[in-house]
Amino acid sequence: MAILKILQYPDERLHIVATPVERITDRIRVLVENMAETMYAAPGIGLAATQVDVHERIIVIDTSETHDQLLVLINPEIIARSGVSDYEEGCLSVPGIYGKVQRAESVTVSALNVDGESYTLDADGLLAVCIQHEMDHLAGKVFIEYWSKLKQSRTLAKLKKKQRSVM
Ligand code: QAP
Ligand code: CO
Repeated sequence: MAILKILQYPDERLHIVATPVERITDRIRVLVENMAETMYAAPGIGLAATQVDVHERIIVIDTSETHDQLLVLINPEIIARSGVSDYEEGCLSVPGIYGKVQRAESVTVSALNVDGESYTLDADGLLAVCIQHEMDHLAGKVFIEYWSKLKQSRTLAKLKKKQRSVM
């Protein structure tokens, strides 16, 4: 297994739109393992393949308190959504930055697991928010891009300052 490098905002590769996985091969299985290891090591609760510079529709999530409930979503699609929530979000590609985004409160998502079996999942609360956040990554969208231009430019300035100080 391996820890993968996570792209840092404003890396333009975070805007690449991911394509569906056509066949679950050993390459995909190894990628999923490495994405999970990278997420747990960070530590984080969700990671999209886009964030590790692989532009295919793959997400790993674990919002459990025990960090032992790995969820793998390959080719995820939201088939129903309801309600409104505004959770405080963060992102491994935008470290140290947190803020609210308005999203659906509950979603039903269909996806393939790592064995290629299709399943559907009803999610609400943090899990529902996390699924939507990670699916945005696959569409090339980062959570801060929901914010006003003013708030985005302040965030960018803060990130640039921080990135300078660690170099
Ligand atoms: C997405 O984010 C998410 O800034 C997953 O310094 C987060 O795992 C969806 C992290 C919250 C919904 C709610 C962020 C770790 C982890 C940081 C993460 C940091 C260290 C973020
Ligand atoms: Co993120």
